[in-house]
Amino acid sequence: MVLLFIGSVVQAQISDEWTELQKVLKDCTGHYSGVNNNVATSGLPVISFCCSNPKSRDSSEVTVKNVTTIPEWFRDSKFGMFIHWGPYSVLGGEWNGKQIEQGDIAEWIMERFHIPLKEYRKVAATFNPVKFNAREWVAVAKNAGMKYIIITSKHHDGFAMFDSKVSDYNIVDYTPFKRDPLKELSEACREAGIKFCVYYSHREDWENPYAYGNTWDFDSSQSSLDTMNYPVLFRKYLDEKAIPQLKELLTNYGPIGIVWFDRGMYTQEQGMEFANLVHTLQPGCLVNGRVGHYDKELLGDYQSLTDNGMPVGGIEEAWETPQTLNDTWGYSKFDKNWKSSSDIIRRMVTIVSKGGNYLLNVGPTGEGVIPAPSINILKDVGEWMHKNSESIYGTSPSPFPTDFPWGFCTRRGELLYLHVFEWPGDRVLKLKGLKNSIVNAFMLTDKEKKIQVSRDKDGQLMISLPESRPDPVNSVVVLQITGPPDIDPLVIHQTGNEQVVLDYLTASTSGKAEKRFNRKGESEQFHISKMEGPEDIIKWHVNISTPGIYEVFITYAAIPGWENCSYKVSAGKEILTGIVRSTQGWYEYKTEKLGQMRLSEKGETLIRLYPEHQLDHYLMYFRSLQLNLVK
Ligand code: FHN
Repeated sequence: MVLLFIGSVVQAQISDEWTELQKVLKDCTGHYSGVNNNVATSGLPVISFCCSNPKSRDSSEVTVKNVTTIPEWFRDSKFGMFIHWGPYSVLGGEWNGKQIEQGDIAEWIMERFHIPLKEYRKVAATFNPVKFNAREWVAVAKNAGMKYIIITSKHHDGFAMFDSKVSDYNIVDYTPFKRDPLKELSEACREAGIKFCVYYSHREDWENPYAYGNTWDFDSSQSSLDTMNYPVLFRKYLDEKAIPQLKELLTNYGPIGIVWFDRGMYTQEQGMEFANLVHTLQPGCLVNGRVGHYDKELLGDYQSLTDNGMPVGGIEEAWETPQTLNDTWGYSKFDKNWKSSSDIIRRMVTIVSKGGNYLLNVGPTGEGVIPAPSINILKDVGEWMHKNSESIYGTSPSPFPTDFPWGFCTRRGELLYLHVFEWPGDRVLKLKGLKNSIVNAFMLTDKEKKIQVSRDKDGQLMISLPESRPDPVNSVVVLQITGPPDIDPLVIHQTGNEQVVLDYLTASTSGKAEKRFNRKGESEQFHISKMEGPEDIIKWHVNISTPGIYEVFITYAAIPGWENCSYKVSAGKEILTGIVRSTQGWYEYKTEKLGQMRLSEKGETLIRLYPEHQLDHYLMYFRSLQLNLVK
């Protein structure tokens, strides 16, 4: 195996690295075999299972159980600040008179222009953010209503923004600044009651010859996103830089709320080493969902959506979406495409009403200043939060099965917060489906003044809004109801004899079944899984307008090892039995015909899907059922 990669790495361009590389090649075989031993003894519960042929499984079929329950602080916070800051901030999107493209992300400038490491190092050596003031940054976040801060401790450029003994390519040893901004920020956060968290690029590192990414300086760099070119060399990067630096972060900066990994990992086992290290050194610290392989089961404690991702429906596991204020993460002097304050407030509410956290980015300059447009937007958000944050912090997602034309809903026990983005012209806010009686109704900003609520003949609530709109962006109506929300389920109406599609958006779940995010694919990132027994049910209320015989098709993914498990699809007394087949991957969705089903009654029927027996693994990654009328 060693011989296989000697040919291409002998051209390594930097001579001292070449000498180093030769040393590695000498002892690499023993070193690499040690990796698997580490994994086997890692202490994380690794559970793998199947219905058919246990011996044929490989590591791609490992199912990972996360070790941490989501702490209250994360569930309740809802709003955090992301900070992308490093030597790229000095360049601000410009290198040798060339600008990064409009809409591009400036922290990638080294890669975009293939800036030689030698040259980039010179930029890093000038990094002197004399205007950096940790307390000021923390105050900006706190005044905006943010509850946690995640800062890039090392982005893909490989430069450590902290005092690292592992590599002198860090802000203390390599720059005239000499200060450790992570230490200062961690202390300022603690003083202000803000959770301090770090971002760490664990696979990609353009300064290290063996990590992923820098192919313009190093022939030995890992260049494939899907397979490691040089596993032994990558191991060396992990052992000599990434893992020791992570240890430094976890031991030198007090309690850390989250370690936010990025760009995934080659193998789940390597991802687990990182997650495991975090949980061992700081058991309460969360690990985000980008720590493991992107195309496999979630590894990490919660899901990080794709960048700037807004889910189309609610997700039922803990999640967060990282988003930008303009187009870039790292500072760019050219990017003026700022979102409006109202857009940011409405995004936050939308995300929270669907159960997520909003991680909003700022990209400070090379001098250590958060750009004025960011400050102004965050000030506006802070003003709205100052009056309305009760409808955000600690709330649970909207209990309603669909979105409203006028805005979104969040909930705290028996209080429903109706976030009105579109103020109705007739000042009557209509709310369908809520069956509870209403004890009280008022605007959040004027709690003493009761507002009138009545029902129309169909039972729809008619909420009489005040004459003047309290907030031009989002005015919050509070409904106090009796008991937990009692809401009509969503009914899918068939028109004529058209196909009925039953999917993630229109389903409701019970037992362990959950609506989930996956990273694979841009447009189809959602599915339902975690069904392990007959109590874990996916269901739909469907109104059939054309009774008859329907052909039923199912779209799902299942990994090898899950095949031959049976499941039921029922509609009243009609029951079909399906047998899971392997689709060869976690997100390799396939459609197959399940059989025929008679839906003989016109009107509403409940369609359910569930495993027939108790399993020791998920049934499938479910995507949709399609019902086609035959006759
Ligand atoms: O490549 C990075 C990018 O620079 C930025 O850090 C974002 C933030 O989520 N993450 C990666 C791309 O997904």
